[in-house]
Amino acid sequence: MTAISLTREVDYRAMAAKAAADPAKMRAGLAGADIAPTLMVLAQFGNEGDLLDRAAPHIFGAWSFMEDMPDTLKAEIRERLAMTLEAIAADPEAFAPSFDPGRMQTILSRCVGQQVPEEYVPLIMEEMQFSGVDSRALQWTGAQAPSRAKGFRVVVIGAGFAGICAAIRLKQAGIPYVVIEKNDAVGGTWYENTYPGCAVDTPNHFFSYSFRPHNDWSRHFSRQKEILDYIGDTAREYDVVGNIRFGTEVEKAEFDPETDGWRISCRKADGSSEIVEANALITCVGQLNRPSIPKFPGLDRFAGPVFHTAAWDHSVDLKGKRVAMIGTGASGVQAGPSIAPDVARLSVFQRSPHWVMKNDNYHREVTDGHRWALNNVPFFTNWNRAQLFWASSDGFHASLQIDPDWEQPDISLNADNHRMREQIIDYVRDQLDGDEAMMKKVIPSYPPYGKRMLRDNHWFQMLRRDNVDLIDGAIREITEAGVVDADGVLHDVDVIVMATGFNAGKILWPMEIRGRTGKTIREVWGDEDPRAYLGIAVPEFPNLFVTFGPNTNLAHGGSAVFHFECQVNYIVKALGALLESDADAIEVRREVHDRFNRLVDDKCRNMVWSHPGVDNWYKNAKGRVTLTSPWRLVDYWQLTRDFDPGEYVFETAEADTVAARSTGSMAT
Ligand code: N01
Repeated sequence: MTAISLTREVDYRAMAAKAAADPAKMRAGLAGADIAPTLMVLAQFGNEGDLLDRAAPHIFGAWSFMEDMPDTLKAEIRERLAMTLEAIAADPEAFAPSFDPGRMQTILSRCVGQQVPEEYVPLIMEEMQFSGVDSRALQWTGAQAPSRAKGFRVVVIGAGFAGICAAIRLKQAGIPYVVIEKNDAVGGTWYENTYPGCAVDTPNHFFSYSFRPHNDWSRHFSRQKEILDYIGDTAREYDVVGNIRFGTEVEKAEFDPETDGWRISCRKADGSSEIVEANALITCVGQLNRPSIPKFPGLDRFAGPVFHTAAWDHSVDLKGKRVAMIGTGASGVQAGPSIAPDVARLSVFQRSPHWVMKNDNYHREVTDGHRWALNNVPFFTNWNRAQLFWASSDGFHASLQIDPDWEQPDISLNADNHRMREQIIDYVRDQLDGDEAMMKKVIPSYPPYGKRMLRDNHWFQMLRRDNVDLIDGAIREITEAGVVDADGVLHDVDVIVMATGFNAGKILWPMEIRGRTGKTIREVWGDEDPRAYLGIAVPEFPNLFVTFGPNTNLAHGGSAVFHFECQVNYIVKALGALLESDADAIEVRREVHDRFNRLVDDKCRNMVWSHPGVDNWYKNAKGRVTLTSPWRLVDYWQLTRDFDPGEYVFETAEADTVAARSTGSMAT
């Protein structure tokens, strides 16, 4: 197994010398770089003078567009940084960067316009990877584990963002693994979703692996192809592709208590089957993998093509066609505006409205100057990431809690949430040029964030087009000719696009996963009532680790990649603890799991997604929130940062395990 270097140490002196070698180019680059990270770097080198103080009143939020600094002040900051880099180029000891956490906290707080609490500092430091050392890679503590690891084998299911992360971490730890992937290439959801307009709605410089920052995103919120390429490039760079079995789908996995291992039944693209044995199983299949196509009466009678956004049929030319798009969630909001200019007519079927917010960077390309700074200014990329982390992390979390004394509980949760509601309404009214009839259709009656908050991809401008209709309400049926709405009106169309989401609630479906007691995970969870400790570990399923499991979907902010990294780190630490023991399997203790889930339920009950006025894919038919995380990022990071062996039963052989479980002791 090839060893992976954990070090991408920033040689700031060499970077400064290279940047300063062409002063005109450096100044031209800095002229286009965002000002907050520019100032942060300057302050890290301790050469900012009074600039932090003078800049702070002009910064009123963490997004790059939330500052109104005078141009003269910006020019001063840029020139001072240019001179600092020149000084380092001339004398490598002229200025040295600070890595002091207190100083980091001060710099960040001043430059994001808010006091960043102390509890975030270690998290942000880790996320920034200042030291250049990939601190999230497993460090063995015991002597026997690395050699034990050689005889251990892990199967990872899925080669998307999380699966590639797991593969890299396992490789770094020296634990043999194989990734089983149903598609022919890496990328998971970013491979499958190719619908027009498909893009990320988390800023890319944060929506990327902490250990592999990418400085060349063309946009702040990149399109699908660029993200897919990034995942593929990462897999190739870390040399994990050779361990992936493509075109192979896991159908079944059974835990064998005799061997304390997993037997995994796979079906290959040619129809043949294969059994793979493993000591541990990590599922990286996501919650949003299996498209949901509602059973509309008459759907099979429709004469034209029907396809789902996640399985876009690019052979169908939509130019000049009459298209029905059913669904107005995150996929619909991206696809609709992208096809509307080409089609003859777009009939959008909206069962219920979603909140749609603007972000001033959503359509912006990254300027050449900003990209130059990301690539050439020492620590710029780290600070840029820190700024985006803060901008898109836990800022709204407190405002998503239900205030029991709030006077307008139907439409909002508390004063902050209400303020947000009003701001969005003002924005939408402006976008719709005051069309109050349309406002009535598109403004939700439930509080903001009740369903996933969407980014405005010119959605409202699309609704103003002459060739677009928004049809509000349920769908009665589908005929050969088109879609019949709730009032019985037939909308003639040539093509139907299902932007109808995923079977999210059925985590791990349709795989049949059978645990220690012989029960399948569906039997344990019920149809749509999944629970896991940290979203990762399930009693009765030893050595099974789930990523993007129950209650881990982020709906208040953050980045899915950050969450995967937290989960994968925890899982690899769990495997490390297992390998450092004499045991063969670990299983989360029932009481630990139950206590955690009571807490999750209590927290979710008080949050916006439990609001009685909203239907969303986060909760099941009984109203229990099963998919979304109630935790702030900093909480979840704390929860998953360390593996506590006391929370698990360590199993050696079947007889020993039974004894250990009944006495409550551990065989470690
Ligand atoms: O799916 P959705 P999605 N009759 O479930 C409607 C991620 N994502 O694919 O709101 C009529 O949100 C349904 O109506 P309603 C992201 O996490 C991210 O759009 O339930 N309509 C809704 O309008 C997201 O949350 C990005 O009343 C029916 C729509 O179909 C998740 O994927 C981009 C219906 C489904 O919306 C899923 O998003 C895309 C029926 N029987 C996706 N059944 C990024 O930007 C459903 N609908 C990163």
